[in-house]
Amino acid sequence: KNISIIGVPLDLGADRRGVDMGPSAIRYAGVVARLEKMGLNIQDKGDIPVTRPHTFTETDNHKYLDEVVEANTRLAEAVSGIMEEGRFPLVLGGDHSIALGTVAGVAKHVKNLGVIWFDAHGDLNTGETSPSGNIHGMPLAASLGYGHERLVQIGGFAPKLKPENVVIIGARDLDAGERELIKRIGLKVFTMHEIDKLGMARVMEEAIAHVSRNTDGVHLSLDLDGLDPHDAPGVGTPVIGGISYREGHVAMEMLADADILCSAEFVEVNPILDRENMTARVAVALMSSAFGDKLL
Ligand code: DIR
Ligand code: MN
Ligand code: MN
Ligand code: MN
Repeated sequence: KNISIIGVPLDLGADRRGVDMGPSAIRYAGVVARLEKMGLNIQDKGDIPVTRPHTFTETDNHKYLDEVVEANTRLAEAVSGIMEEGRFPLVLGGDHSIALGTVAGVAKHVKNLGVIWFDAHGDLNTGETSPSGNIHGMPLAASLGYGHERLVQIGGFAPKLKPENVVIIGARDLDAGERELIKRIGLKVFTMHEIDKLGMARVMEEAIAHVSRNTDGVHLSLDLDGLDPHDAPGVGTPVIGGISYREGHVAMEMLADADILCSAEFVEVNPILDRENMTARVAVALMSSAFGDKLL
C-alpha cells in the first residue's frame, strides 16, 4: 500500500483546546517509522493550514463555523488529490469535525462509500439538536445530509453517505436528538451494550458485513475517545466504559484481514490531557494493526 499522511491541526470544533497538537503528537509517537517498518510506502504531506480566529464567533449554534468550513474545504481538496494519485489518505486530527473534509474528499472518488465510525459519541447532532454548538459533534450527520447547509455542502456535493452504508461502534453517550435521528434513518449502531454482550470479534464480523455489502470502499473514522479513558486518557471528552486496547486491536486486525479500507482518520488526540503521549502511541499501534501488522 502507498499511504499519504496529512495532519489537520484544528481544535475549533471542540470545547477544549489542545487537539490541534494531535498531528504533532502522533508524528512524535513515530507513525512514519512504524508504518515504513511494515514495508509500506509512506509520504508525509505535512499539515493543512488552519486560520486562527481573532475573536470568538458563533453562527446559529455552530461555534467557529467559518474557520471549520475553511479548513475542511482545504482538507477535502487535499484528500481528493491523494485519492487521484491512487494513494491511501491517512488523516491525523485534530477534532472530529475534520471528518467533514476527509469524507468529502474520499466520497468524490468512491461512489458508494461505507464508513466505520469508532466513537463514544454519535457525532449526529445538527445546529438544532446540539447541546454544545461544537461542530465536532455534527460531522456524521452532515455527511449524511443533515444539518447546516455549509457543512452539508463541503466539497460541493451532498450527501456523501447513505445511512445503510454506515456503522457506529463504541457509542455510550448519545444526545436525545441523535437517538431520534438514528431511529428515523435506521442507522446501525453497535453500542457498548452489544460489544459487552456479543464480544468485539462478533461485532466486527457484523459491522464489516454491513458496510461492505453495497459499497466500493470503506472509510475508517476513529475517534480515540471510543477507547476507554484508561487506555486513551488524552482526549477532550473522555467517557468511562469504553473499548479496551485489546478490543481496539482485534477490531483493526479484522479490518486489515477484510481488506476493505480505502481511507482512514485518527482524531481527537489531546496531548495536553495525555500521560506521556500514551494516546498518540495507542493511535499509532492501532494504525499499524489496521494496515496489517501481525504479532506473528
Ligand atoms: C456532544 C459531545 N454529543 C456534542 N460530542 C463529542 O457536543 O455534540 N463528540 N464529544 O466527539
Ligand atoms: Mn489550540
Ligand atoms: Mn467523534
Ligand atoms: Mn467522541
